[in-house]
Amino acid sequence: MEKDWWKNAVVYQIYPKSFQDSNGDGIGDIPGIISKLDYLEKLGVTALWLNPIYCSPGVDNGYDISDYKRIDPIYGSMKDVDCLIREAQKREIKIIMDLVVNHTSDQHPWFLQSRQSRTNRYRDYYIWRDPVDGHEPNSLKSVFGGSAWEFDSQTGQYYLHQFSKQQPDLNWQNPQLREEIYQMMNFWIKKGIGGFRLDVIDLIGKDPDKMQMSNGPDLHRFLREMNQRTFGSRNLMTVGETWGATPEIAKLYSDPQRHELSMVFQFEHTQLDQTSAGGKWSMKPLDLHELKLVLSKWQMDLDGHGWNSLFWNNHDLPRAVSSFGNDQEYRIESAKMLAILLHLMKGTPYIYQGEEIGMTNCPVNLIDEVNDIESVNMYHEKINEGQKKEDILQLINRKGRDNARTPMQWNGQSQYAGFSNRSPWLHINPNFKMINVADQVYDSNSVFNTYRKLINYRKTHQIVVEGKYQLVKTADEVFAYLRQLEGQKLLVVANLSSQIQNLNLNYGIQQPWISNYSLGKIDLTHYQLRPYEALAVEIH
Ligand code: TEU
Ligand code: CA
Repeated sequence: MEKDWWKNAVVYQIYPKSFQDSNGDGIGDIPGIISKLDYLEKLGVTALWLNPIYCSPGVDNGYDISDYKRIDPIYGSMKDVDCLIREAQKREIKIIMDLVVNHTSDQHPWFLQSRQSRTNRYRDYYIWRDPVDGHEPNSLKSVFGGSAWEFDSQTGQYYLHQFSKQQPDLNWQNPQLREEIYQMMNFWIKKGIGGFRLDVIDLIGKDPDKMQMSNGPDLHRFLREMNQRTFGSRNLMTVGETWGATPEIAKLYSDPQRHELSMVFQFEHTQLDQTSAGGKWSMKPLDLHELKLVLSKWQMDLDGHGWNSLFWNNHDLPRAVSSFGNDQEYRIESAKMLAILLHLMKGTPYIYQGEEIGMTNCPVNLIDEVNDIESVNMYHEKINEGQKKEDILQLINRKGRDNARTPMQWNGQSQYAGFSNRSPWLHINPNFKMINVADQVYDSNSVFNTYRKLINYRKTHQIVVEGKYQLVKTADEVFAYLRQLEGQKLLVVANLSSQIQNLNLNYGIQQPWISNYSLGKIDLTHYQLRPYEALAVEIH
């Protein structure tokens, strides 16, 4: 295996529950994924990140794991996973597993033991504290609402849960717990996987007593230990989910000298439509100037000292075309624009299932239609505070996680979009008749084929992988940058707005090699970009 192969990789994220159902129970599964490997090979991706498929009560759709070494029967069996790894390998595609080790399910045998007694040998696998004056040990809040501490009357102590109370936090200070985690990781590595995506990994070094949760004092020590004990010598790809990372922090994780991770997911560009104090549910308009500055900062700052991941959306975020583009009038143009803009930057690109066909958010009218625990809890919390139903639902429609989790739209003919032959676990976006794979695969002008072309270009042009990045000065609504490698130059230009924008760049007359409008040669010194027009051109 080529060293640092992941620098050339293009990763496709699969939300298994919503990708493809093979046995008619309305839930996507592993045989379903296997049946779509040819499709993924055609797209050209070289790795698949699967959201968690381990045994789980499903309170947080698999992020509450009750057995790390077994596959949840709703998804299939370990045999199916072995088959998936083999079949993917035949197509030179690697499988990246989701590693959720900040917390487990409250049904995990470790926690069932841990809560038995204060002296149980698993007690210190989790974080238990005495009440203070009959109350929670401190004011730490759960991401999903309410206190992060839950009282357990059986032993008279509180346990910590940064997510739902069915997701107790593991105690990484306990060397025995760390040992078990490493052993479990090695079990997966032996199966021949390509790497791990590490869920909320910035939380494991926490100091809950000082209320320092992300980027805690022991984080990097634990990661180096993990690296040494598991994937370090095996040339795997690792990507940490780090909501609290700045470029300085990201370098600590991804500088090869430090032997921690290949790269991290940073979320700065996905949070520009929210106020800094109010968090996810407190929205403000997206400032395009800021978007350019943030993405450019990450490109520049990590250059030479780390590695970027590139993504617009994932299973926790709204659909890219709905939040950064225009999912109505200019859906196709803006979906392609986002693809061109991101895929020619430096870093490892991630495509979230359905993004490659321009899938959109899926609005709901009633809270009963919402599945996700985060949105449901937030709804009830805000109702109790006296907020209006309509306003809360509007927030859910803009930012709710179900937007990304509706089933994959394979075709426009079948009742359930080719995802299943029975009513699925989560509603299908009614726009599947218009937006689906079948209509796009053979249409050379489709969003799908724009992605395919971009992936192929990355594979065949080293400048996309290695070229230096430089922002080019333009109007706020236009995002333009240069990539440069040994005298070679690639210019990327994107109109982020639905208005016409003038471009005046001193590069003369050129022939773009990719664009989302049909184009001949253009004069870059005087060019009018149409709504969401994007193009890339090699400068000669
Ligand atoms: O997400 C981390 C996390 O903090 C999210 O809850 C995030 O704040 C939220 O989704 C924003 O909408 C990871 C997983 O990606 C997510 O699906 C899990 O729910 C969470 O960890 C707990 O494991
Ligand atoms: Ca199924």
